[in-house]
Amino acid sequence: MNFNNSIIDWKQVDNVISSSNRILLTTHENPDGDGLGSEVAMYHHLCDEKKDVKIINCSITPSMFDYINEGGCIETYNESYHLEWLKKCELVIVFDVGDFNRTRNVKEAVERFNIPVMNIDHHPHPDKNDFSYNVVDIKAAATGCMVRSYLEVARSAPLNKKICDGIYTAVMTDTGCFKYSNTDTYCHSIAIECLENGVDTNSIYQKIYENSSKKRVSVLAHMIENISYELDGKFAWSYVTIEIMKKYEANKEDLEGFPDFIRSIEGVEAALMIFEIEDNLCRMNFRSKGKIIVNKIAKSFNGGGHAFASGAVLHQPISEAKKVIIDKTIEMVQEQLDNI
Ligand SMILES: [Mn+2]
Repeated sequence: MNFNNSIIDWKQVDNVISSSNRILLTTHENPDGDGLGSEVAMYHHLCDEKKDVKIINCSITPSMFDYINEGGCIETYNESYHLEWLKKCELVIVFDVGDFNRTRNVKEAVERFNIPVMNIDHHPHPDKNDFSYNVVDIKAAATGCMVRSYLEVARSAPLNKKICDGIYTAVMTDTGCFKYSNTDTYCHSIAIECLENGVDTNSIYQKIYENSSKKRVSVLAHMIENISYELDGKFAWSYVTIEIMKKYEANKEDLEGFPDFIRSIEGVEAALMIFEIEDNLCRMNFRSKGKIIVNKIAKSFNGGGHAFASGAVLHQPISEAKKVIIDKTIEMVQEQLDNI
C-alpha cells in the first residue's frame, strides 16, 4: 500500500488496522502537538475497538502535554519493560515522522522483530520507502487532520472528548492556532466538532502558548538581541549557543517557537534559527511566510520538512557553521526572490 499524495482509500487503511490486534503507536523524537495529539486520538479510538494498543515514543513527553497524557498513556521506550510486549506486536503506526530514523530506539526494536510499519504523515516521503504501508498527504495541514479523516471512515461511534482533545491539539499546534497558510476549511470544521465535543480550547491554548518558563524568556531575550537582517530585511536569522543554554539552565522545550518568532517580524520572508547542539553539531530551522520554499534550503543540507517549515543539521562547530549556513541561505533566498 503506497498512498503517496494520491487519494487515500481510508477503507484499505482500516482493513490493515482492524485486522491487527496488538498495535504500537509512535512518533518522532522531541514530539510536538501534532505527533502526540494524533497518537492519543488513535489510541482512544483503538481502545474503544478493544485493541491491545500502546503509545511508546523514544522521547519523554513535554509536561505541557500532560492534559492528553491521561493515566500516563504516552510511554517512553524502555527496553527492559517494553521488549516482551513488542515481540508479539502485529502493527506499528508511526505519525508525523518525516524520517523514520527520528524514532531512534523504537525503530531499532521494531526492526528487530520485523513488525510491519504503517506511516501516516503529511511530510514528503520518497515513492520508494521502507514502510509496509505508506499513507502520506502533504496537503493535510496536520497529521491530526488525517487521523480525523481515518476516523470518519473507520469509526461508527461518535468521537468522544478524549479523541477530540488529541485531534484539536494536533491541528491547533500545526496551524499555529489556525493562522498559518496551511489552515483550510477542514481544520476549522475539525475545530467546530471539537468544541461541540467539549474540548476546552482556551485551556489548551493557555497550556501550550501561555506557559513560558522564565528561563525560556531569558534565552528568547538573548536570541532577539542577536537577530541579523540580510537581503534588505527579507531574511532574518539568529542563534542560541550551548553556553547561553547553560547560563539560563534552559532545555530544548524552552526553544519552541523561536523560528516562528523571527518569521513574525515585519518584512521578513524567510527566517532561520541556528541552535548549537554539541561542540560539532548545529541544528537549523527555517520558516517562510509563503513566498520562499525553505525545504529546498534544508534539503541542500540533507534535511527536509515542509515547504514553509523545515530543518537540517550540520556537523560543524557553530563558529564555522553559521557562515556556511548563512551564505548558502542568502544565496538560495536571493535566487527565489529574483524569480518572484
Ligand atoms: Mn505535523
